[in-house]
Amino acid sequence: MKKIVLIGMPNSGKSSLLNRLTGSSAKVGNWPGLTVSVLSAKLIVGDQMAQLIDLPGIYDLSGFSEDEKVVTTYLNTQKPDLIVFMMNASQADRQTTLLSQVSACGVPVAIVMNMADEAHALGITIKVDALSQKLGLPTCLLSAKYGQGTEQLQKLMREGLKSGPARTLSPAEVEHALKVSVEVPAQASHLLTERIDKVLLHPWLGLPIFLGVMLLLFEGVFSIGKPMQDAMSWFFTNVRTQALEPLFSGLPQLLQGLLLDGLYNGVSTVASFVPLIILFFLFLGVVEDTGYLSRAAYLMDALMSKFGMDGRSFVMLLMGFGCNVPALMGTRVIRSKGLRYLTMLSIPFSLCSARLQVFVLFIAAMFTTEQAPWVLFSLYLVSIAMAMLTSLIFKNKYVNIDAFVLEIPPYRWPTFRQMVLKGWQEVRNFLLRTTRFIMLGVLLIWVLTNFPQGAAAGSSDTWAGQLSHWMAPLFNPLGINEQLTIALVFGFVAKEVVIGALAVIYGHEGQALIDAIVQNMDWISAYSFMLFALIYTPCVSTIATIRSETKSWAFTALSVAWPMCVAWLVSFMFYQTATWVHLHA
Ligand SMILES: Nc1nc2c(ncn2[C@@H]2O[C@H](COP(=O)(O)OP(=O)(O)OP(=O)(O)O)[C@@H](O)[C@H]2O)c(=O)[nH]1
Ligand SMILES: [Mg+2]
Repeated sequence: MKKIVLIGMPNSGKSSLLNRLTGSSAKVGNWPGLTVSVLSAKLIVGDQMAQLIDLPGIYDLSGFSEDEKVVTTYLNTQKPDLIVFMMNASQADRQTTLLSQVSACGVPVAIVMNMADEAHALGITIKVDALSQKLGLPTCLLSAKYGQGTEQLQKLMREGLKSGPARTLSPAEVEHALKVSVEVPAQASHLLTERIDKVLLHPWLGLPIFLGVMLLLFEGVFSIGKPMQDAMSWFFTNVRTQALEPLFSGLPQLLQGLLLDGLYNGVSTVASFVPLIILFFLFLGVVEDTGYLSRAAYLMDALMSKFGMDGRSFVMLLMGFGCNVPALMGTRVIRSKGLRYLTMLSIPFSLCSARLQVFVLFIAAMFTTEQAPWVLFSLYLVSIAMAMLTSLIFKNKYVNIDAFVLEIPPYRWPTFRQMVLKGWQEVRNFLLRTTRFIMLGVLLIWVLTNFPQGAAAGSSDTWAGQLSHWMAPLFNPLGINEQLTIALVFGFVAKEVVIGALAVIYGHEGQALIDAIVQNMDWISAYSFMLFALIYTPCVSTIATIRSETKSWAFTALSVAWPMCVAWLVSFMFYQTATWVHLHA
């Protein structure tokens, strides 16, 4: 099969093109450095099947960061049949060196001037034929985001696959070709972007606005998502009582328990949070797609550097709010090994969406609707504070030697298509995690809370009861009761298992589960538990990613042990202080 590879600067639209042509769901966002590994999909070009390969964006073929190595290694070992060079048409002059290097690879090259829509809006005119002739390479205009120009691109790829290796072009030649074929008006700037940035990047208003936007986002997720989640759990409860209970009534008691109280309660409780998570990703996706996340990196840079990290690390922490795993992989764009390790050590503190589910359940049980968003916001602040603290403590061990350069892209509208894609990815992700971890986790807990035979379910005679009894000296000082201890122990599989586990342990789901939680603890214990659940050991997937990214067991061990100790200390300090204040106030 012919191999067509996409090469170009970061944020030039390569992944958008892959998605557009092949229906894949590569991550797209208005943030340079999003793709950090090789992605590919099949595609028909003319009358043959080809493979289209999306690589990380690069500025230079001689770079040495992890994501740049991915590109050079690929080119050196795979020998593609065609390089599609993706240019950002609105800043063509910045890509001369890279194009010159790419032309020297000994492979046919075709040029795509992407973002034609933006270039047009800026008043830039591109004489495609002249450019193609001067460079001696097939060239076309494209808008990968909106889809204009895909037919010409098909033709271009057909021609490209037939043509011989590109002639080596010197940077001067490329520059000359661009000069005669691209006309840029004297005033080609993103006016709207500049205007918005006057406010959003304001020296002292910028940060408060950013925090305000994030708070609004959480408010939005909570106030729209909570009713959706309630509706879901109402639905699951009814399916159980109306359909499943009558259906399974003939089965032996133990099997009924396993299917309904174990599997169904556990998985449906986790599943009822899926709409909320989708919503969260959609909102965060909008923030990312518009380009505001890159601004956040810029705004936070000065503050972060006091803690040993920089603006990029901050964006990775924010991405970790979705899921820690892609955020850890995203650190590949960081060149300095010290900074990369420091960032990887901090990312597991990011309050990921799995933990969000646990907190939503507890907050809904323990706090009023007015208090809820603030409680949640406070947990996000603790999350960032823990990451910063970690960085501060370890910054002399993992030193950053890299200067921070980040391009700030213009603001861009998110499209409906991209949003739907993001939502769908989350559902798929959930289904994957359910079949891999969540079912396993809740089944295990069901067994532990129902055996050995003869022990009353959930009682202290069960294996789970014995285990938590044994761990009680460690968790009593944190105000965390025995049921919660069990939930925490299994939460390391995947954090969602914590709520699945509670459903199994208390033998309830939906509103009944919330009532059970209220009966069993006060708000101080609940918050102490949330603090612990936020900070302690990262989940199995995160640990595996840290190990595979660093290839170091010592570092992996550190990234498990360190949060564990901090979690205990923070919960301990909170619980003891709050209890003392409560008694004496
Ligand atoms: N206006 C406009 N925006 C585009 C076009 N193509 C992509 N974008 C936007 O540009 C941003 C970057 O797109 P990606 O596809 O993630 O870029 P990439 O080249 O894969 O970036 P890296 O993975 O960082 O190298 C996203 O916000 C896209 O929506 C286009 O033709 N026109
Ligand atoms: Mg990409």
